[in-house]
Amino acid sequence: MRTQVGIIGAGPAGLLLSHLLHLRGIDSVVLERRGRDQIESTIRAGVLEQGTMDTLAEAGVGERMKAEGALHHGFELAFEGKRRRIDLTALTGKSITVYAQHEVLKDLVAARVAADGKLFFDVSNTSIHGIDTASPSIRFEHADEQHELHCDYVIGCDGFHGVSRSAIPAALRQDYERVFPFGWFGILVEAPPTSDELIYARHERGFALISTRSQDVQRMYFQCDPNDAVENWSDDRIWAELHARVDSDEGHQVVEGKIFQKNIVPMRSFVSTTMQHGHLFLAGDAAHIVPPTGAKGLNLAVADVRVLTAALVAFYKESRTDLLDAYSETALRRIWRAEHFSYWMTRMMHRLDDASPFEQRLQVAELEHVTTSRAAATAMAENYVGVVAV
Ligand code: RFL
Ligand code: PHB
Repeated sequence: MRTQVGIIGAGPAGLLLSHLLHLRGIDSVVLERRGRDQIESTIRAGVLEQGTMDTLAEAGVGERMKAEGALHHGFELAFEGKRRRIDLTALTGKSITVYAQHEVLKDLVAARVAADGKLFFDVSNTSIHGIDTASPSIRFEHADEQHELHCDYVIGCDGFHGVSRSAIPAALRQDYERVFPFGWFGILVEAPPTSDELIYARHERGFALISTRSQDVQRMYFQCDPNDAVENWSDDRIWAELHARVDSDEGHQVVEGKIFQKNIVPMRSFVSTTMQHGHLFLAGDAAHIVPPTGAKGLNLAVADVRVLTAALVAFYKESRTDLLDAYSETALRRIWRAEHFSYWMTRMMHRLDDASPFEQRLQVAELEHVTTSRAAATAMAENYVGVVAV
């Protein structure tokens, strides 16, 4: 088998890259470890930055996102029993869309299938060969047969637990990591929205987030022990915790409903540099992870793919390699900005067990600042909707 660009992983990064390349007349094959049903039903991100919305729309996969996603012009910060709004649109001129990641994936898979794209699900034993040469390859198993895919470039879009990152020699790689001693307990609930906008809450008992999926389904999270088990959390205990952390002195209350899914997500910050070696390039979670507090992970994956698409187009259409050579450096500017923002949001909003009472008051002082100073609110809003200049 031969193609121009061999892509490992059918997450948002891999599928979008394949589709954008197709639109520019460049051939690719996507290899995915899981089944189509599985990737189309795994619950993950929800917030799309303006730049992500624009990229999906330009790629021709924005119809359902526009029709079914909810456009949000701000969000609320809850702390000290009160709620304060960050008006994203007034501060930045931009907005965000709440539209579930697995819906984005359904749209991308449908677009690839409609374009006769080569997409293999349920592959196993993926391995990468010859990235120091001009014709690397990917070996994999599919339907009990061994295959080798020869290509010009291998793109690792296989997420944090994928195989691609370790194909870059360890001596050339530097990993930066911070694992947080807490996780998020996530629930899906059949209920009407608690609020028109997302609520990020800081409370002595820990962080909580009220998000949404539709008029009938809500997504909520609260900070928990990452090693806790969902079985330890009865519905009653979950609601008691959410009320304690999110309800305001002004009378706002979390709206309860039927909980139909529970999961626990660990939290880490991670960056692996370099993101390229020879004919191998990494994009998305394969190279970096942010804690979800800033809602940046999916958006960063899309931003990497934008940079990489431009670089591959320059190579195939103009025989230029300068953009490919600069890929890692270009992508890392936005990545480090998002890492800082996500880390800052996480530290400001979560209960930190090593924090002294003094440091806890600093968290509140910072929240007072971002909700009363227009300059501080603008800095937060710019990062949340996605910084353009990096
Ligand atoms: P993915 O989505 O992990 O996709 C990688 C794919 O590669 C496959 N794979 C392999 N395939 C073949 N061979 C192998 N050896 C393979 N190894 C792995 C996997 O099966 C998988 O299908 O990475 P990608 O494309 O880089 O996308 C990244 C995003 O998924 C991720 O950053 C976001 O979900 C993070 N995130 C959020 N991001 C946002 O921008 N906004 C949010 O609101 C937001 N909320 C979240 C989140 C992540 C969360 N979790 C579950 C960590 C909320 C949560 C709870
Ligand atoms: C979500 O809706 O899943 C979501 C929203 C905002 C975040 C993280 C996750 O910061």
